[in-house]
Amino acid sequence: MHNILVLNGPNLNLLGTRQPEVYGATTLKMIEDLCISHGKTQGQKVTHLQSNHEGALIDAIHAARGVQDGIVLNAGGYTHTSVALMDAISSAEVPVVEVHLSNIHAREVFRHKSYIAPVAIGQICGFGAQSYVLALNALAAHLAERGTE
Ligand code: CA2
Repeated sequence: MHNILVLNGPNLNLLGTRQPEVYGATTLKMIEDLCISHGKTQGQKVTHLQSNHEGALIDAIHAARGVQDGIVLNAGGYTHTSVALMDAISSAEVPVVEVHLSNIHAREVFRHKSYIAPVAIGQICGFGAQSYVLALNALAAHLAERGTE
């Protein structure tokens, strides 16, 4: 059994309640439930946390060291700005899969830059809530390959 943290950043608590034309009708609770149920099929115990605060996200990454086997991270808008989150991931020694609901590369140019991507094992974007499912699968494959089953 692997412990996986699904970590969501700023404004993602609004999912399904505002701007459905951009981010769809799926709520964060639905995504969290999907991750818990899909994680079970992959032998993963999924816990989740959402914060609108950069420091709280950094604290969660620090706390994951030695506790979590992997992190699925949607850093929201901090993806494109946060050297501090990048540094936290670098020091955490926990594999991180970066996820986005939308295809950030098909959107405004400022969203093409990710400070998370260079320190993540990979990036999945553009598949809505399924991005999270794909990220859990990617972590399962990564951890199996690394022999930590
Ligand atoms: O596509 C993604 O998952 C993003 O991480 C979402 C972020 C955005 O800044 C990134 O560029 C891509 C924004 C999350 C805001 O979520 C809202 C949901 C409903 C209403 C308003 C904002």
